[in-house]
Amino acid sequence: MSPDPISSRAADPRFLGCEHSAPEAVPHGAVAVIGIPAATPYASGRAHSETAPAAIRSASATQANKLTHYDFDLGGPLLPDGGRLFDCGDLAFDAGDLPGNRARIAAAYRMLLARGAAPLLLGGDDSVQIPALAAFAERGEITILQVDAHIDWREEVEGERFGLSSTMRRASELDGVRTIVQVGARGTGSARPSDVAEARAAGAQLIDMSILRARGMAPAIEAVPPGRPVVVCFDVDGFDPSVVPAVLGRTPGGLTYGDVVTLLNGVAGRAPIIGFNIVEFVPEADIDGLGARTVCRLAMLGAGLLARGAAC
Ligand SMILES: [Mn+2]
Repeated sequence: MSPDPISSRAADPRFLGCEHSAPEAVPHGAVAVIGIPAATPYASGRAHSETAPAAIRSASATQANKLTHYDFDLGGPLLPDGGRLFDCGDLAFDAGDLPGNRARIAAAYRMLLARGAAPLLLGGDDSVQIPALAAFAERGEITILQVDAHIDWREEVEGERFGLSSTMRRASELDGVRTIVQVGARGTGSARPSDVAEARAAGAQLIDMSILRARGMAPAIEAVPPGRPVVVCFDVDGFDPSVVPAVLGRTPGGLTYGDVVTLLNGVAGRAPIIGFNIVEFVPEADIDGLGARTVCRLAMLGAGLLARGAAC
């Protein structure tokens, strides 16, 4: 019996000008770009990153003819020999059916992972990750590397348990999630002292900005267990707002792009990266396309590291 097709809408332009593929047709070992504009916005909020997948793809257009060029952030071409990249387009979002959005995301991820693809998620607000992480955790043990200004450990907000402030708590409840390394927290967000205490009690390793400022990226890299597959959960507010101003709340004191290159290459040297999620980019809050260029570079790094992880 063949599985039901995942309804996704082809994107134009496609990420880095690559070929389109339906999720149910992505070849084994390929990097599969999937746009997910929203999942579970709060009643008082909106789908604030809905335009982000298209904005990242547009920003990638200037890089499309450089796919075979040497990328100094990756130490080689974006795709290693034999590496393949496809764009699966965007999943639909229905503001009137939040459980349906989550079910659609989980189904798309189950499909991609069953086919042996390495998904590059272009979000979307942070809530889109919750069903995607569940699909990873069903298949085996993973480490989560979260980069974010916030720890996202709220039990609920406005009665909603699957919103953007609860992603890491929901992830911690999944059997397959063995380690959560959380990098870049700073300032104030939704976390109360009890959330921080409960995150630590649950075993989350909180490598906040004060640790990184004192010791560089090494503590974050060394917190990732060698060998076990890693899913990167990257909220772009982890970047300093001078690098990516295009976020809901600009919190000073974040990571530089160079910090992120060091961190991700260091992690990729310890364990294969099998999933890469980029969330919380808000193009309407950008300044002169600065954030879009940096987030596009992050997506390129993600694609390159996924292609290398798939080859492990
Ligand atoms: Mn955040």
